[in-house]
Amino acid sequence: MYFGKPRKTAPSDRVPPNQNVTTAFPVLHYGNIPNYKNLDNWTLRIWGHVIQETVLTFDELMKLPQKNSGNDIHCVTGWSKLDNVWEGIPTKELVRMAKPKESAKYVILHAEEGWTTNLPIEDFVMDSSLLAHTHNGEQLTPEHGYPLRAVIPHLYFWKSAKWLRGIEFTDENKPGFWEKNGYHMYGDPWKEERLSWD
Ligand SMILES: Nc1nc2c(c(=O)[nH]1)N[C@H]1C(S)=C(S)[C@@H](COP(=O)(O)O)O[C@H]1N2
Ligand SMILES: [Mo]
Repeated sequence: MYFGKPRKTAPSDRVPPNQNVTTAFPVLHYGNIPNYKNLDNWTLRIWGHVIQETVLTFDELMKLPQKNSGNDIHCVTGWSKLDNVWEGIPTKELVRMAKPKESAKYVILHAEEGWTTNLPIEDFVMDSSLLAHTHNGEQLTPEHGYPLRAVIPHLYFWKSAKWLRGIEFTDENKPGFWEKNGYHMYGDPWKEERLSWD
């Protein structure tokens, strides 16, 4: 992984098929950007097929182990942004706390306004996956997911829920918001799994 200055030309082993590298940080989402006055009523809820359901405040999350993760992001609409450095909580920490049952096979990420996305539990707990509060040294801006977003960099970026409020462990693979609207259930950018009929 490359952690230095962004490259001028992108080596093809970093850029999946039919993606274009941008140094901008486009903003993409459905619905409204939440406007938090403070985080007093903000919680992250973890539930479903777990032994220990949990509700965490933002302060409690910040006291958990933190990590940096450098990675590239690939949006299904065709842009890739290389060399992002995210800081946040390893998803493994949340899984360690929640203790998923044997029956837990998938995770549904729940964001504000009922927005959801689904992924297998193995992808959620990968070393590169995290719940980020900081991007390139700056606190997330409201449009990029403040105060907390998922970052699942090995899948198309729509799986990286902004304004994350809940993590549900399920036994079945239930389609999330874009998945119900035709996006792929898995979304591997290297295989161009853009739409469900691909
Ligand atoms: N809550 C929420 N998270 C979301 C989305 C959304 O509509 N709502 N859109 C996804 C999509 S399609 C993309 S490409 C990325 C964009 O993240 P960015 O705006 O930080 O670039 O957020 C993802 N996370
Ligand atoms: Mo997207």
